[in-house]
Amino acid sequence: MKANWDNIDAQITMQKESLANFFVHYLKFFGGKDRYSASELDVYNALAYTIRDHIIEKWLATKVLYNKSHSKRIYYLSMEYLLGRLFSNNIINLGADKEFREGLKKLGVDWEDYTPWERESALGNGGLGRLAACFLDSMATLNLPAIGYGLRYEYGIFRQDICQGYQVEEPDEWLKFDNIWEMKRIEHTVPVHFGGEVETYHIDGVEKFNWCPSYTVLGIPYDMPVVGYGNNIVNTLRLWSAKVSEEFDLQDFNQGNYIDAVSEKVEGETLTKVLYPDDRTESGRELRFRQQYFFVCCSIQDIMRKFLKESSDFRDFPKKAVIQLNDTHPSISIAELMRILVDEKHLPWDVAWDITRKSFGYTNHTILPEALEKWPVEFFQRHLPRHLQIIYKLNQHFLQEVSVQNPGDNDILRRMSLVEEYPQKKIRMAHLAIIGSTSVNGVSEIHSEILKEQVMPDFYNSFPHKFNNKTNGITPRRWLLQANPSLAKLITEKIGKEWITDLSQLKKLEKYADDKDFRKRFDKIKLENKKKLAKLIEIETGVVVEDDAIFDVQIKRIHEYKRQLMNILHVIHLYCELRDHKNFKDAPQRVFLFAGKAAPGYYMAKMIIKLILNVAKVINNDELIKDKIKVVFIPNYKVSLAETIIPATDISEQISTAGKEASGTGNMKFALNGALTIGTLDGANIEIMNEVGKENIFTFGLDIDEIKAKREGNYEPYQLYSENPNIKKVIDLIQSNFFSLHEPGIFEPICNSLLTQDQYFVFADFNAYMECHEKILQEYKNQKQWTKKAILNVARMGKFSSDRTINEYAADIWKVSPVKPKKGK
Ligand code: H53
Repeated sequence: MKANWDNIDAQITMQKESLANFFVHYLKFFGGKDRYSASELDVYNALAYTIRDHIIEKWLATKVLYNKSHSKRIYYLSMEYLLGRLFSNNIINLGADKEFREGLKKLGVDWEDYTPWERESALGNGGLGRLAACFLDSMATLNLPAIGYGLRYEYGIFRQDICQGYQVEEPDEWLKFDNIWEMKRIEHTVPVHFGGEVETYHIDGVEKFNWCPSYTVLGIPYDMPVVGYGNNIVNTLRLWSAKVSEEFDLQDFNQGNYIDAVSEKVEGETLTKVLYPDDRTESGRELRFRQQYFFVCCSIQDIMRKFLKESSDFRDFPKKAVIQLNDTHPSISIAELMRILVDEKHLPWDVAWDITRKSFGYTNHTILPEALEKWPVEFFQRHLPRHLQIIYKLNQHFLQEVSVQNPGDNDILRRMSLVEEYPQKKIRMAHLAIIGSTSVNGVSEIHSEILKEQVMPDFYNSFPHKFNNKTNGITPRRWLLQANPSLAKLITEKIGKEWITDLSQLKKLEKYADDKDFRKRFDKIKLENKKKLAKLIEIETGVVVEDDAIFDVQIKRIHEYKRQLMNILHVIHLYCELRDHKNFKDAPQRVFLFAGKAAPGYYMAKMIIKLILNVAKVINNDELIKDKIKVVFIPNYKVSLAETIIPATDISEQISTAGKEASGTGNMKFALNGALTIGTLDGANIEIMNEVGKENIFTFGLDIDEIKAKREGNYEPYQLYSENPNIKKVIDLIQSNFFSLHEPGIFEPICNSLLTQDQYFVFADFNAYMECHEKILQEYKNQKQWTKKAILNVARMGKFSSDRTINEYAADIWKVSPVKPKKGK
């Protein structure tokens, strides 16, 4: 019998009358539950399935739309996606919140009550992964035919517990229950080969290469829908999961190698077991290297399959596909595409190289030397022998060109080579990414400048046209509309809802900074958000804080360059002041809130958490200071926590050592929600300052040139310590074990490192930081002025929408236009 496709194509539409039926259907016939047996999780599941049906309709239609358009596709390759919860985000982006609420009213079900039942998707470490998630949202909202590729880690970023003041890592079992937002696409499974050796043969006198790998792993794709805001578009995030092929297993079983077969299987499947929880230090981890290739190999095969549906002439490839590399993590793609074009499709080397170079874009996210990936040549020899040959040949050709341009300059050859010779032979992945891409971009103006002038000057001189800047952004859908619904509502009431997809509209709010009634409502919303946060703090930490306290917040990964240490030293200073002067008549309570994870192997970062927690314990229980300061460390920082903290914040701490933070995106989220920034002249802080105006942000500290001069001069932190009584008092107090009575000496490594090296110039910036905080406190007393500044911050954040960033990528790098349905269809 033939299917009647006309009937199958008939779409369900979001009608509040039918939602209750869908919900009941899922609860009963999927969940097998009724009113007596349904748990809250069952209700959540039924709600999520109900909304998923509506997403799938639009997902299918989007695929048809894109296929018919024959447009060039954007392939965004990222090893990390920090998506957070999707349930509310999907409902809001579908524009279905009202229908959903009303449709389920008669059942007495309010969907918002069930959001905590969703397991958060946390397949990323921090900024880079969250940026990828914001980009997905923007690409879908802007009708761009984009696919995100990533890995489906069985365990995302670890759960952080605190035990006796120390961070303890627990596995994040996010897939323990069903993941309603993914669909397995077994039919698009691909093989990924590793190891073995390369054979040479000749055809018509031309040397050819045949890679004979030693083992194969399968990549199984799982698709997640990415719902655009209000435009009926649903894009795809395709995540790969590793599985060992059954036939392969059987062969070994039959030969009696049971143990070998099983251990190979375990080996293969560990590839996507866990996300590496350290995003910045490359320390020769072989599994990570194999993970990267697995990711790249699956994704490039999939991209090829899609391309071949459109054309069989590989010269068309760059017209049909653009592949954006999110950092160097997926940069082996360049060698992989070359391998496919040369070895499998038998294109001449130069033609293949031309195609490859035109197809890639590379985003650099850091200039920290320890984060620039270099993989030992021996890893390549063991796992990817053919790729190594390709990289060597690329290098040979490349260095020939360099030497023609720079005759006799051997030093430049050494500096630019893809291969680092000493102390260990390694492949410099950033160099590969640069020569293999049409575009190389940094993520804020200052970062892109540093990249050109200081990190990659030789490459910039050779290929100035490749280098460009794309300042990061954040999606206003999650970071204002969803996270701060009351403020979003107030804004919409005043200026209409266009801001949601055109954030520059917020400018229209400027005039309300002088409107008393508006300021009152703005303040009231902040207070309500603070109440929510105060509750959360009490639940999570047991610390009671006042609703109308000043919330001063630093939430981000714990890293020395981000200087949580300077923050807590300053808190200790304030505490000493309070104890000494006991002058706190009508000062408001100040809550210093921290959250963030430390890489499990990063000793100093873990000790900084311990210091914060120990200081918190002392200060929070000291009756002498009459609760004027509270210090809080909320464990297990994650996207959903940020969504509660940010809208309640007064002061946003963005205090990295100048030159170290490539951009930062937390800084944007806070300012968009009306927090005032205390920040160094680093990353996107500088651009935020330029937008909101110098008078509406608190900047302090050494700038990039001054830091550079200090680093090159002889910086003596010990001298600063002995000459500055504020610093001395704080360090002496820590060294006296005042905060570590029962574990004497535990903070010695921190003090020592500050006194002898102070790599991140905490002492050098301490006074400026202290003075800046004094100024802030004075200004906070004038509530009217403060609120005015907060409103102006919100009004002037238009630039930092990820829609703006993505529009720039699309126009300047990708050369892809939005795909819109023809009118009337
Ligand atoms: O990427 C963010 C930047 C931020 C930068 C961060 C980042 C990671 O999260 C991980 C690795 C890496 O090299 C860089 O530190 O400044 O805002 C997005 O661009």
